[in-house]
Order: sequence, then structure tokens, then C-alpha cells
Amino acid sequence: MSNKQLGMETLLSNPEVKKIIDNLSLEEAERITYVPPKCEAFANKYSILSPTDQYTFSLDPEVLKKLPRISSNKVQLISGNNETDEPHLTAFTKERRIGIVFSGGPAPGGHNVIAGLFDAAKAANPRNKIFGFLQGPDGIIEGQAIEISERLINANRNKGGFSMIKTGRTKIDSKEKLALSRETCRKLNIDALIIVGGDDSNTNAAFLAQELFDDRIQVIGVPKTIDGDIQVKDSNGTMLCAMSFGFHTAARSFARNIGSLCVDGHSDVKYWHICKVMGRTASHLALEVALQTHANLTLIGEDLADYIDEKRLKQAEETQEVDYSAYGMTLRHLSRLICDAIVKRAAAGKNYGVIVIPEGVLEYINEIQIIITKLNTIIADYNHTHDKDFHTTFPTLEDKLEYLRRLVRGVRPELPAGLWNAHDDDLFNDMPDFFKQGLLTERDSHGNFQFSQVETDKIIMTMVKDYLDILKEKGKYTIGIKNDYFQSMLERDGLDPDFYGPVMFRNYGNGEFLLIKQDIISKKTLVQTFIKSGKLEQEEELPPAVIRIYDKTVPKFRTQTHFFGYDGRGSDPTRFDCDYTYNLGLTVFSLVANGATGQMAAIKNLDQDFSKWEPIGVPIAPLMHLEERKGKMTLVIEKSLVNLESNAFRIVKALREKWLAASPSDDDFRSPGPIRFTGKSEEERPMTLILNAIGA
Ligand code: FBP
Repeated sequence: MSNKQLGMETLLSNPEVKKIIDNLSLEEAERITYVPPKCEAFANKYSILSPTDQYTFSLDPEVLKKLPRISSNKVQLISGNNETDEPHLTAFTKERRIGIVFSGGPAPGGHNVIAGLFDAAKAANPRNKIFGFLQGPDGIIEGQAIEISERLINANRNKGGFSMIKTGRTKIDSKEKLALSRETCRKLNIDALIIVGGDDSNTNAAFLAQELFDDRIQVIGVPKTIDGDIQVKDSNGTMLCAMSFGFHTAARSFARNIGSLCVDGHSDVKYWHICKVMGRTASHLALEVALQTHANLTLIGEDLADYIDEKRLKQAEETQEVDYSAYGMTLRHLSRLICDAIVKRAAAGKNYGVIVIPEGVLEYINEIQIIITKLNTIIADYNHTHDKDFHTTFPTLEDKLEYLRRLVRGVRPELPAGLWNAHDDDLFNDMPDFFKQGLLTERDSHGNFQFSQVETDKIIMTMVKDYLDILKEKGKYTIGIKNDYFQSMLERDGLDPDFYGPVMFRNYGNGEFLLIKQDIISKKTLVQTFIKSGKLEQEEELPPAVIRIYDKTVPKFRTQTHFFGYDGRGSDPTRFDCDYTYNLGLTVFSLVANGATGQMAAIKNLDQDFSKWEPIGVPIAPLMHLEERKGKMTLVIEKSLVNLESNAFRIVKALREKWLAASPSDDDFRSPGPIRFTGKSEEERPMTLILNAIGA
């Protein structure tokens, strides 16, 4: 130890050290001072709502029955005014107590929703109070809330996460929970409840709006989810809400890292990077990542569901039969498609690359979807008829499997006939344990299957590896050798390439990359081929340069797996998400101050320049449809999936071969770079939005 070493106390109190280890990084210190611009309507002192018949929806009859109080809501246009009449002034500036809650997974920008709401509420009446319910809907049920202070807001402006009040996934779905929520609102004298959440949470907001209508408690939803699957169009196809908040940031965050993996792969040329990206059902995030990075292969779940096996179809036509298995993707077939891509790149000398797999891809594989739906029903049935839930009663995989076996033997005759039969049991038992475990994993409080808990990538890639081994044995998976390289390596050792080349390669003299003959699958068969051709004597050895070249044709399939999800959800928001969420917060206050309920705050024209953004209120009830949840048909907001007719998807599809780059030309990767808060180098809106708006 040196004598000059400073004591720890002195070191820690050194101003330079203090600055370096401060919690607030330089980037965040700059972030919290950013003031998002306001939509034109909010540049005024007051805002008013105008219900419009310009946008119409078709209502599911079940909605009319279950949500009569809010089912006739219309789209509300919002405009600003610096002067207003007395009744509106009184209503707008009335003292209010507004509660806000985050529900579901975090999404970048949530803090700015609160900031926008806070600023607008205080500007309308400084006595207005905003309460944040803690840890999601549990905070409402249990009456746990904090008053949001200016100090708290200022420390969190433009920052990622939901850490200010945390979040949770509880659903307010029973009479008891509803009664407790009502009690909390009454105790706190809450005038309006704001639910910031995804499709399920906004569904919940609609039911709360219905239930709390007579208590005169307004309920407003805010479209949050990195999955990007809340998109609202009216029945004429006019886009009212093009994207939930958080999507842009999460996609940019994943793309930045996947872009770096493209660079790494392209540099050390030995790994296939397998990147699973979040998105429980919809593949919007994977699609945006594909556009941002040009990864070699991106699976889009919705595309697989639409898959038709032309070869099988043709065979069936010839035999005049109907082959139902030709429609829709199987796991086996999917693994074959991935192998095809890998084999093609290897033939062009590229035994490396990047594959993007959306976490919800299995939902689009027919055989798996059927198993998931059956298990949903079985688990829901068990929970419904027993005191202890399925997962507590059957803690281990073996316990669960035993219960399923009992079902085959008919222990629950109440279940639909043959719901779980011997065929299902066999199919299920053929799967690896980790997959079975994943499929049996606990459903979330909304009854959703938790795809993030399943090692989707492992399941697919295990099958890919197995099939690649078979292709390797058949001599079909081989690394192409650049012709120039072959020539120079042999000439360097004084050998004539034209003497050896035609014996070894199936395309010698034809093509930039030479492919080893299919029946040369080992050094032994290489030697035998030369002996057979008369260019090598028995007992004679092949020159080392030829052996070295042969070794280079033998592929090793090496993978590195990565999961992108939670990192993107916790990322600091892009400027797009900062501006979007702040204006959503302002919209929320406008809806509340103008007496709306059962509406979702939204910003129209997100695909256009900020000057064209229009705050609106979207009625939640018409967005609902019936869907299977926990084994029952339930009214929920319909998720928006990737539209296969959209520009964004069609472009990705058209460029698939180019980005696969299974050709002598270089890879086509694109590096999106980090999320940048300042400067002009970050695109202003999600690429998907910009592309889909072209020509619309
Ligand atoms: P929300 O729909 O609540 O926004 O959450 C989306 C999501 O991030 C999915 O992409 C992912 O499957 C899931 O949350 C993971 O949930 P959990 O946080 O419970 O692991």
C-alpha cells in the first residue's frame, strides 16, 4: 500500500468523487430539464371537448349489455381556448382530486403521463391534487396512495421506469375488489381515476367506468405497452391511435443492442446470435427491430399463422386429397425454414448471423396454440372448482403431469369431451421438460399465457441444431470456400488448384464460393474420393493445404442466446415517447376537466410532424370483443396484431433475401445507434408508423 493513499472518508467527501458517484448521471440531469412541447390545443388556458360522429365503431352486443353507461360514448375532439363561458370555467377549474395508477409491465414514458397531468391540473387550479396508487391496482384495492408532489415530479420528468409509484398486474375483477376500490376512492374523495395500462388494463378501466358511474367517479384509460398492440381505428379504417406509448423506446433499445450483435457477428464470424424480443402476442417489436437493424432473419408470428406449405398442397392436389396440415406452421417446419437460411448463408461462406425471434411466436404455431388453450381451460377449471389453486396443489412438474394423466383416465367428466385425451398427452410428453414446464406455467391475473416465462428460442433452436446435424451428415450443410482463397492457399504450397479443385468441389470453376461434394462428409471420404478419381495413390497422403481447406468447409453451429425485454421496458424514453406521454397526460386532464368517463386518452396523427398531433378521447367500450380467457369467452379490448398488408411488413418481407445476404456480397446490417435525447440523429417516430402512413 502506498503512503500517499487517501483515507476513505477523505476520498468519499472529495467533490470530484462525489460528482462521479452521484445517482443522477449527467445524461439524466439533462433529461429532467427537458420541457416537452405541447399540442396546439394545450397552448391555451382552457380546453373543450366536442363529441363527434365523424368516427364510428360497430358495437359487440355483449358490450351494450355489460357496459350500458359508457357504450354510447363518442370520440371527443379537443380544442383550446383562452377564454370561456362561466359554466365551463367553473367546471374546468373546479377543485379536483385525481388518482392515477400504472397497471401491467413498465413502459418508458409513464412518468411523463403523470407530469403532464400534474402540470395541467395545477395550472387549472393550484388546489387540485394528484394521488399515485402504489404498486398497481393493489394500491387502489388496499388504499395505498401517495400525493404526488412537485418535487417528486421534477425528479422524474422524462425518465424511464414506473419507479415513482411502481406497478402491478392485479385485476379488479371481483365484487370484493370493486367494493374495496370504491371505498378507497370515497375515503380519498377521488373525482377521477386514471388507469395507465395495456389492453387488459384499459378493459378494466371500461368496467370500472361502468361500475363507478353512479358514484360520479370518472375513469380514463391511457394506452401503455411496449408491445405496441393497442392501435385504434374506426370502422372506416381511420387511425385514431397508431401506437401505445413505450413501444418506440423499447424497440430502439432492443435494436441498438441487436445492431451491436450484428456488428459483433460480422466481426468474429463464428456465432449465430439468437435474439428473443418481447411482445407477448403481437410481433410489432420484432418488425420494428428488423427495420432498424436488417438482422439476417426475423420471424414475424402473424406471418407464420398465414403460412401455406405449397409443396404439401401440390402433393395433395395430385392425389386429390385435402391436406389440412399444409395450412399453418408446425414447429418442425419452422425449424426447417430457419435451417434453410443458415445453410444458404453457410454456402456463401457466412457461418454466422443474427436471428430475431418474437417471444410470442409459439402462439402462431397451431399445434402449440391448441395445447396452450387446452391447458388454460384445464387450469381455470381446476382453480374454479377447488379451494387451492392448480399451481399450489401441484407444485412440481411431475405432479402436474400426473393430474393430466388422470384427466385422460376421465377424472373430470365435467370438462368438454376429450379436452385432454391420450393423443394430447403423448404429444405433450414428447416435448422436453423445460418446454412442458413453460407451457404449464402460471397464467397472469388476466388469464394470459406468460410467454416471457417460456424459453421459446431454446425450443426452436434445439430443433434447428438437431436438423442441422442431419443436414451436415448428408453433406448439405457446408461452408462455401471463396474461390480466390482456395487458389492462393494451394499455389502458396506449390500445388495446382485445377488438379485438386474438380475432385473436391461440386461447382469448381463455377461460382465465387466453392461447395464441397455432398458425399465428402469426412476426411476419410475425402481421401477415398481422390483415390477413386485416380489423383491419389493408396497409402498416399493428401497435401496439408488440401486438408486445411477441407477442414474449413466443415461447419460448427455455435450460438449465443439473448433475451431483450425487461431492459427495453426500463430504458429512458426516446424524445418521441417523452413528447407523446407528456401530451397524453395533458389530454387526460382535459378529458377529466370536461367531465368525460369511459374514454381513453389518445393522440391522433402520431405518424406526422408534431405540429399535426391532435389530442382526442377514444371511447373504450367499442374497442372490445369476446375472447377466450381462463377457459371462458370474455369481453376484452382486441389486440392489434401485425397487419400483413401493411407497408412495414411488406417491405420487411420484400427485403428478406437481401438482409439474409446469403450471397457473396457483404451483409446488409444497419446500426441504429443509441437512444439519443439531444441532437438530430434519432429518427423522430417509429419506422413502422412512418412506413405505414405512406400512401395511406
Ligand atoms: P404489458 O402488456 O402489461 O404492457 O406488458 C407487456 C410485456 O412487457 C410483454 O412484452 C411481456 O410478455 C410481459 O410484459 C412480461 O411480463 P412480466 O413483467 O410479468 O414478466
